[in-house]
Amino acid sequence: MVEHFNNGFEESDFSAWTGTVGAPAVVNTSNPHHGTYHEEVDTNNTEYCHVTFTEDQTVYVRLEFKWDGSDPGNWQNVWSFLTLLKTATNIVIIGLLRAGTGVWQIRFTTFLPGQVDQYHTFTFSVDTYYCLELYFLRNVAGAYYLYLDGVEILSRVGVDTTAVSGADVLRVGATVSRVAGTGWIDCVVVADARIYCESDVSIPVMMHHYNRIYKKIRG
Ligand SMILES: [Ca+2]
Ligand SMILES: [Ca+2]
Repeated sequence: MVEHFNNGFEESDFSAWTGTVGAPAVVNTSNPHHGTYHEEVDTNNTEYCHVTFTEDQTVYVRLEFKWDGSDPGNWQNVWSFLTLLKTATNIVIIGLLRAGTGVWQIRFTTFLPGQVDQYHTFTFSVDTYYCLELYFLRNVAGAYYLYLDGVEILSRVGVDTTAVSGADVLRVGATVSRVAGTGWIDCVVVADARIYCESDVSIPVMMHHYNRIYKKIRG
């Protein structure tokens, strides 16, 4: 696996990122998913961090997201938190949608070869982290897959995604201004193979790390 980017905001700032837009923050409050810090954004503003990584035609993005705010009361795009691009061309936008009373959905918008919106209804709780993983394949028979907490929820396959040469920019935060609330992002990884949620790490991988640590302790 080639890991293009891996950051959980533990620098306490955005120094690992290429830049920021608006006023996102790195905070040590509100229970980060992992470590001490995570990104915090106001979801009625457009404010996010972004990274430019080595262009690839096979791109996986894994992150953790949570949101806290009042139910907007009607159909609303609540929060768009992930945008994958080639330079400034949108490839994928992912967000949280309030579809009806008590109905919350992941909105999965894929842009190549033309825009398609797909929705996945799930049990959503405010102030709770969810693991999301995206797969994008640039090919004449291209593909998009989306996984929530490690389970495939949506896909779009067999479509020509060669209008771009690959993906090389990731934005996370409040990538589009939406409903008032607070959003958090943590544990962001970009790679060319499945990353999985942190809790999904296989037993063999865990044993590998355990044995390395054990050897170190024993000297
Ligand atoms: Ca963190
Ligand atoms: Ca802010």
